[in-house]
Amino acid sequence: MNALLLNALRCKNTGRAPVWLMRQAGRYMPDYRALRQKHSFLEMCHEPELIAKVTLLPIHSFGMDAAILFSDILMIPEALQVGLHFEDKLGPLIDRPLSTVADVQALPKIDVGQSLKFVAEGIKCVKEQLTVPLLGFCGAPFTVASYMIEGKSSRDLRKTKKWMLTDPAGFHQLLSLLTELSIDYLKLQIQAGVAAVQVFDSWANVLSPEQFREFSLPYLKRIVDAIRPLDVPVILFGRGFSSHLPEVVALSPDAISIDWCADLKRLRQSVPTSIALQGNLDPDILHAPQAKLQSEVNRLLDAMHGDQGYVFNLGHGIHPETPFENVRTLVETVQRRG
Ligand code: 1CP
Repeated sequence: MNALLLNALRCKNTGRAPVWLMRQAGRYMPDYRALRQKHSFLEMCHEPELIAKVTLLPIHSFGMDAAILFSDILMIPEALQVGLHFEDKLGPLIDRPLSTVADVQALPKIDVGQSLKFVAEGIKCVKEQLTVPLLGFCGAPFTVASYMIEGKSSRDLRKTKKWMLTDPAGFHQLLSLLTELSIDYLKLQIQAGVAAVQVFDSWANVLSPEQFREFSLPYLKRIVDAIRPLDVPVILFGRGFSSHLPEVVALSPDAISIDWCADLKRLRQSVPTSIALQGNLDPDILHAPQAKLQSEVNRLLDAMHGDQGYVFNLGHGIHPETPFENVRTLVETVQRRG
């Protein structure tokens, strides 16, 4: 078993930096697009054998040092029966978005172990075929809540913020519910065999520092505290986390994953060496000519050289239009370093 990722997450990696990429299994891969001709995205998320197959695609093509479970942060809203579906150009759509606390109270009471059993089966299926660690994940309560309220992708999350500002107590009820379900969901994944988990707060960047402290941080804390006794590393990813760094550090996650807008080396000075750092190449650099891509990857590796708690990754997910071969160049450039 490749131990680089787990060593780095424990801040005890004396070898080269491990590399995996957010959205490493996705539409930039011809094999993924071929499977999508035959199956809808949700079918692929529901069928354990397809979960395993898609999770393995990037590992077989590029040999990253970790696999991430093929699934979506919106599996919890789907289990809550809000009418989730995906449209090719539009992304996730929700037929019955939430707009009041009464909508929150009317959600069905679900047992995650039953509703999301197919995820555990997918994990067991892929684990048998892996020689690198498998990462599980969930969305952060704030980010998941935002999709349930907006009903579709949104850049400004205006409806979400309006609700947050006009009925904070109702909004907290939704966040609390999503937190409990997320903890159960991560526990289910851990029981099925994932080696580490990542929590995606992809939309934390729309929150002011005060709003982040009120509407995201306490729920991230509940998740980190609930998983800590299980001794499985927790990575917290958030766009905008560099603005909230002292607060995120105070949660003592095993690792913090940073978007591409921060200088990772400089930021390391504010993160104790007992917490690993992950990131943070701009995903657009995968569109650069190969020589530029290699020099940018090497620049980041040089900056983080000797850091025993460093995991190479992008600052956000791979775009669907990314040239396939450039992902190979990226992974090879990291792995060629001694
Ligand atoms: O085939 C398709 O059309 C579906 C595209 C797709 C894929 C490949 C979606 C829809 N989700 C995924 C997989 C996915 N999503 C993974 C799998 C593992 C991997 O990384 O390889 C993971 C970890 C996610 C997590 C996810 N889903 C996040 C957090 C990370 C991030 O990108 O910020 C978010 C916000 C989602 C919601 C979602 N699901 C799908 C899309 C296109 C989106 C984003 C929509 C938006 O931009 O608002």
